[in-house]
Amino acid sequence: MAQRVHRTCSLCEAMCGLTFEVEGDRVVGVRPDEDDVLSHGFVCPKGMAIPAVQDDPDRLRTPMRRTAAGSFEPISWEEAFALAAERLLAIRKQHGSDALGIYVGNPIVHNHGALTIRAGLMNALGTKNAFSAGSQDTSPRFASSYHLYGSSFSIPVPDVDRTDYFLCIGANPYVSNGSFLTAPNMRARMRAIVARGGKTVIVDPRNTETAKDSSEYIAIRPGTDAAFQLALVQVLVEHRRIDRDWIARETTGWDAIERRLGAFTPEGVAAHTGIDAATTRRIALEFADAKTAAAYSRIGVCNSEFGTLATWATDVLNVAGGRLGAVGGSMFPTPAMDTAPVLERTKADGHARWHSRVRGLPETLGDLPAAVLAEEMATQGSGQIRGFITFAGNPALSVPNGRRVSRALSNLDFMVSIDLYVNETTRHADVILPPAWGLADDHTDIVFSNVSVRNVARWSPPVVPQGENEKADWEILLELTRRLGGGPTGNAVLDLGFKIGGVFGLKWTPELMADIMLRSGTYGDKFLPWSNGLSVKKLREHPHGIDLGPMEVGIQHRIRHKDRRAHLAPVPLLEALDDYTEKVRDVPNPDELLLIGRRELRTCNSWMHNVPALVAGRDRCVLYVHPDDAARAGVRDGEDALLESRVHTGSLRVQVTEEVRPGVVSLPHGWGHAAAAPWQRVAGEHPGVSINDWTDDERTETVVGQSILNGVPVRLHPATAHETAAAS
Ligand SMILES: Nc1nc2c(c(=O)[nH]1)N[C@H]1C(S)=C(S)[C@@H](COP(=O)(O)OP(=O)(O)OC[C@H]3O[C@@H](n4cnc5c(=O)[nH]c(N)nc54)[C@H](O)[C@@H]3O)O[C@H]1N2
Ligand SMILES: Nc1nc2c(c(=O)[nH]1)N[C@H]1C(S)=C(S)[C@@H](COP(=O)(O)OP(=O)(O)OC[C@H]3O[C@@H](n4cnc5c(=O)[nH]c(N)nc54)[C@H](O)[C@@H]3O)O[C@H]1N2
Ligand code: SF4
Ligand SMILES: [Mo]
Repeated sequence: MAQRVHRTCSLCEAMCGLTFEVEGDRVVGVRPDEDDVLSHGFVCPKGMAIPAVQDDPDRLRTPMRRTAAGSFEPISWEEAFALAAERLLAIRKQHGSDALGIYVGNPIVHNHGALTIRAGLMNALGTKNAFSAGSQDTSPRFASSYHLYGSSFSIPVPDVDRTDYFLCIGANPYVSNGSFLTAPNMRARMRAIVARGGKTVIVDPRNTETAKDSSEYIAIRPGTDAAFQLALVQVLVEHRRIDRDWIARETTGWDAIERRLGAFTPEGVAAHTGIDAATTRRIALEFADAKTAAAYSRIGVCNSEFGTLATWATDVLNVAGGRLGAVGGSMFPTPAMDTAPVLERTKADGHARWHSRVRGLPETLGDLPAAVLAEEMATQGSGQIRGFITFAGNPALSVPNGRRVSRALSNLDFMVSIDLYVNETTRHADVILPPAWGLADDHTDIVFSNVSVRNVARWSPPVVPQGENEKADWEILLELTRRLGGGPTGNAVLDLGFKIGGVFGLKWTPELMADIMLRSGTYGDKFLPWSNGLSVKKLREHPHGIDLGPMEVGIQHRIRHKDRRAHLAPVPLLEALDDYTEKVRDVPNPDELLLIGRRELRTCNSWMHNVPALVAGRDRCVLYVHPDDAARAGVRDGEDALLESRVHTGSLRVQVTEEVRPGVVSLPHGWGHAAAAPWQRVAGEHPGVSINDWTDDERTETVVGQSILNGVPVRLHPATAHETAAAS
């Protein structure tokens, strides 16, 4: 008889509830959990593919050591830990702490075990050379929030379930299932806005799946979202639609912004944004007139040339329109496990407290921009990275100029990877430590309850038992931390407490840490035995989760500045704004071609392509080209062409389509698996090419050093040009 286990999916931010059917230690089925308090039976193809990853014969089950011939051989956990610790410690002893580096990838934000031990590991490493997916993803959002509200985790979320006007900029939630917007089934939620008489507006250089199903689509020129949004604000000022009382009461710095808006008239920025002034004016007034309205921007905006400025501008627009903290506007959740105070206590939060050695780019939330990763490995001198840890990440595919990253990784003195697979990155590792993957462990989502449209709390039990030779990610990190001389919390007193407590059976576990966060939080039982508040024990009794209601009105519950106000005009953003004021006047080159990214339903960044069901069918790693640009370049639908950027020239398959605006080409990220083919057989048969072979690590956004992954200048040639060039 199969047993049923209810569990939150940890693959993306939607946090859907799944029901697994298990026989013994095998998953025999999975389906949507109709009773889940947040997703109510919604699920996507990736969630359904979890059993295939669990059973994937190519997934690593035992530690591996790279051989002289470049292949891998199995070794024991003890040998693997001993080797990793010995080599990392030797590098540190000889070259100092900064000679060690670490890159932490996306899956870890869904992994409470790894998140709770992160402070301990970082303390044990003691390096400033920490990197993550953040600089290809959320750093502009973090830094904006840090400056505006006093915490990187004070993130406004569009109240899509109650709004009448949803202005969605640079996001494709039908496909991505939402980002910093945990709201499973965005299709249903957005259709409901229209059904109740409201409007959905998508601003994107590509007429996306979301755009095609929305009330209005606006085709913006890549990288110009700051100008578009500031022009909307300018129109609100011009029409006296600003709620000045609220602004005076809740914020500081408005005047500094208003003074600078003159450069951002709809007419003045029209050539830059590619959006005619009448449209900009109309959208601004619709936004102001709607009963409720929310502006939201995401990765298309973050990963562009002025990404932080544009992300900040979204919040300024919400403030200007009286929509921040208002029902149906852009609101702040009240999470059951609040990350903001933890980040404060562990001093993890901040921006620009230190800078990268070679190029001087700033850290954000403790991480340096990954655009400097390769140069920090390749540039000689004190502080050069020589020993490296990758943890659930694939920078060879996910970071700009991936080929350069790959070369730098191959030249390290020592590299250890904690990963499920040998892939384009981990193939360079000397040792790979594979975790038991999540299904063998408890799960709770610490990060994404901070950005959920409804406040919810859930705790999921393991689906399968952990095998004898298996270790969870956090167990691997705990052991590595210990061997590097550190303790689990990174705080000397607390670590000593756990050491002494260990004698009496008190053990540091992620569950204990999560329980403390939960019980001391807003809805917690405050450790009072008679309280009805939340604890892990209580959540275990509610396998479909507990709904804690909609987002709370106002902003005070999320402001962490001492003066309890939103600081609208932080210095780094005003400086960026002043620089930008010059650039919005530039007239774009009519022949320009700008490369942007794309996500598709059956992709999960750079992994899960080893699941046959997710790669079946037509080749999806194709370059979308507008018919006018195809004609101009002399390339044809279905044929190969040559794409050229500053850092790379390579061939790829073209699909001619009016879905992209003229002057824009689009390629999905996360492909380019040829190098991993020996170890991932399915992915190797559907390799595609990596967009980040073409993206440029030397050009970064100015406030946080974000990678510019959208709006990369490229040129397109017929494939024959390559052959001609090769022959000459
Ligand atoms: N051009 C371009 N580049 C982009 C983006 C883009 O839009 N355009 N998007 C960026 C974004 S938003 C992100 S988040 C990054 C993602 O990029 P990364 O964070 O670098 O990596 P992923 O592609 O998510 O790969 C995750 C890795 O973790 C492994 N893994 C999966 N689950 C687990 C686990 O539970 N434990 C361990 N130890 N390992 C696991 C997988 O095998 C895989 O190797 O890509 C970024 N790169
Ligand atoms: N199926 C699937 N779902 C995913 C992922 C995945 O790989 N596959 N990855 C997950 C991750 S890690 C993340 S961070 C989220 C991201 O979630 P989203 O932010 O929704 O990401 P995308 O789907 O890439 O949508 C970004 C949109 O921005 C557009 N764009 C590009 N440049 C610009 C620009 O300059 N201005 C504007 N206005 N738009 C622009 C692109 O055309 C694209 O439609 O998705 C998550 N969900
Ligand atoms: S939408 Fe995201 S959370 Fe939901 S099933 Fe798919 S991958 Fe999992
Ligand atoms: Mo991401």
